[in-house]
Amino acid sequence: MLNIIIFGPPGAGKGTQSELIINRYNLKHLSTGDMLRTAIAAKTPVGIEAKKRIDAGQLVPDDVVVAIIEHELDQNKDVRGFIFDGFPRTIKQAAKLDDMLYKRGSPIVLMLSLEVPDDELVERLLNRGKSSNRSDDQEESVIRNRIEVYHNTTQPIIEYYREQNKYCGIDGVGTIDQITKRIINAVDAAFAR
Ligand code: B4P
Repeated sequence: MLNIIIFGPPGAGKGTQSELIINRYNLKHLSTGDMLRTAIAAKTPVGIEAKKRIDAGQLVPDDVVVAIIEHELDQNKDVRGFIFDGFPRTIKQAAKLDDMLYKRGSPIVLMLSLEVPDDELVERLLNRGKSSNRSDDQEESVIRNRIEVYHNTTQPIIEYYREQNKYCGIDGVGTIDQITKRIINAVDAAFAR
């Protein structure tokens, strides 16, 4: 299986780029952010709990997102591979993902990390907030909090995958098309090894 993580701070372009590469590699896109927003819209117990955290720019508890991902792995046994978008976001989630994938005999092959300076992230998310109704993109203080959570809690995952020789940094600044090309080059090079 071709299991890839697309990683990066809020607004780095994880969702944007995932949508552009899933068809090329025939992968199933799993975005925990999208799944949580679906749960919020449906007002499920998970959604009601997640909304409070997301609105404050905080992470949703590990057990909640791990359960969502495990369910998706079980529901999609015949796919060629997954692109994990926005998951894992903590070391605990990364270790859980490794456990779940090793049990299924299909570990992560590559972790693509989109790298974008903080000020550009703030600008992109405030822009998205004007056209989308995403509650977490409306206020600069909430956006800055999400970026701080990323630096403190999520960024250390880079070392976790670097130690496994799976980390691949991608310059996330440029046009969407330029960044897609960088990603395709990295994925093709990894699969040619
Ligand atoms: P996510 O849905 O993952 O959202 P994100 O980090 O804001 O977005 P992403 O990087 O995908 O940005 P996008 O491509 O859209 O998470 C939302 C929240 O859910 C989290 O804060 C957290 O609370 C919770 N959550 C999700 N997963 C979790 C987990 N595993 N554990 C705990 N909590 C979890 O791009 C952003 C904007 O930039 C768009 O408007 C786009 O058009 C623009 N853009 C993209 N590429 C560009 C480029 N090259 N140049 C200019 N603009 C660009």
